[in-house]
Amino acid sequence: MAAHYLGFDFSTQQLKVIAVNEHLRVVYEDNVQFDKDLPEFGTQGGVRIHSDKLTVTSPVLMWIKALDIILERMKSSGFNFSQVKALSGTGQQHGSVYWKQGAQKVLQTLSAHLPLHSQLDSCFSITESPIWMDSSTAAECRHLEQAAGGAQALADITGSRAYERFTGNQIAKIYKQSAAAYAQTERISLVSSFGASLFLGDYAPIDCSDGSGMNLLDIYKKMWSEECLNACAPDLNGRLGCVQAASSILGSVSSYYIQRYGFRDDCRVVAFTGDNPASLAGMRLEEGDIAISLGTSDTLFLWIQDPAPALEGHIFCNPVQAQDYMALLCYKNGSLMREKIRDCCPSGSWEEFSKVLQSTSPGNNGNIGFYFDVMEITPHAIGIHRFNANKQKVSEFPMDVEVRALVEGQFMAKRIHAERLGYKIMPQTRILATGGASCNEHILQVLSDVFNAPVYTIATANSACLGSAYRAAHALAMQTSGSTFAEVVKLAEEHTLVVTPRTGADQIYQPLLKRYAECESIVILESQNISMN
Ligand code: XUL
Repeated sequence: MAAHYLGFDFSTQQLKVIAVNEHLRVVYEDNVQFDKDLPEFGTQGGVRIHSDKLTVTSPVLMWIKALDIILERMKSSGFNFSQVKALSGTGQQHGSVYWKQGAQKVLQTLSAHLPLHSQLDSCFSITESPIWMDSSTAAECRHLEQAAGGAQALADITGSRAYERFTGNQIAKIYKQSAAAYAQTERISLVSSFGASLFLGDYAPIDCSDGSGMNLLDIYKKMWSEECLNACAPDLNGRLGCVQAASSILGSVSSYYIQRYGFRDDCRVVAFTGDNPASLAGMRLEEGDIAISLGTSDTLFLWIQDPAPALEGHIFCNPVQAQDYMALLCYKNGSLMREKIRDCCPSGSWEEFSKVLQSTSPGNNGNIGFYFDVMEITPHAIGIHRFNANKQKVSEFPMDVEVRALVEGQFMAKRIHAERLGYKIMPQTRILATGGASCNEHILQVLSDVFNAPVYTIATANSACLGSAYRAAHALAMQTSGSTFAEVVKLAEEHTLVVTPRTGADQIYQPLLKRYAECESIVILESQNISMN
């Protein structure tokens, strides 16, 4: 009988589902849009922004109702649940769910005659779940960093300095503001482990990879850090439960799904993880690979073996190879900056921009530029800064030098920050590019030259959801035959090779990268002066 694997994605605006067959081809896909399909919750983009503009939540019952709807739709479309051998899923990172005393019992004794939402409606001590868009916990962040011995010390334990959206700080705020609700809380889940709990009919453990986005997990020992837990709220250990590797099989689906939808009784539930780790799986990153999404903001996913947590970026436990890590870096000045400089070309077209890139030589004769229209995340800097070959600041570049300085600068910054987090380019390294600018071969050529590695393009629509279906297939194959994730996903479509590095590129960029880093320190200092004045 055909084997299918399911992936669910509890993302910010919608719940998605993807089914793949044993060849990892997508055979079913659907989504429930929170605003449109569940208007009774009155969300905008799936969220509620509170009057302080900092607090952002989503109603937990909306996520449950969305699951009821998506499963009913699958059933009415004739989807054969008995072919599903394993399922997994993912959720927006950092968001948290607060199960009330007695909720475990309700989960364990669900009646197949009723939808989930009508049985679980009084199971939450906090009905509005804080999500990743929340930035109301600045005070809690300061407190946690102090308790850990500073921002870098906290990063050295948990992989990141304190961030407002990270769950430990959110829990600390809930404990401070709603002590009674905290006292009534039996279990705290991430959005991902909450999703897994619904399928398991019991509390599902938090996986190490999504658990790394909480400022609470010791990413090396893969255990909660007592120091961080104690700084956030009392008796937190028991409320979080133990963490597990992302590729753990947690058990079989609860009898609710067998009786109501016809799932087989040995359909396995594989740990759910965060959407960024699940995307890494969906994009099929391997040891030494780097994925670059060139969109409104530029995002990097790195496969790392020896991480060096820093004050910028995040290190998470790797979702597909337990002993490894992944890093996430985000740059605000991505496409908008590229478009702005493109508009300065005589015709303001991408053709002209590409022609200029082609006509100028790698290394830009030593000219270097920094283009931060808005305050950059990595590094914390703003403004446009140009340096000539003698490292002197200049106020202008000719048009052709400007275009190359922008593109080379954006990619050199990425390589430098990636290497600072412990990333190493290996002989087998591939750069997987996605997002708007990834269709421009000339931009990709510069990327390839700066990293001295081949660039492939990949389709990433729904990569977190697809990655969850792949992870379900992998966990089962790992249990039966010890297969690695890379071996399992070989079946999926190949990535497309677009460009390889030009000969001699490495000799040009090695010294230039060093100079870029030196100029960046000057830019950071100048930006501090700008923001102080
Ligand atoms: C990552 C982050 C977002 C959410 C969105 O740290 O906050 O990418 O995971 O889904």
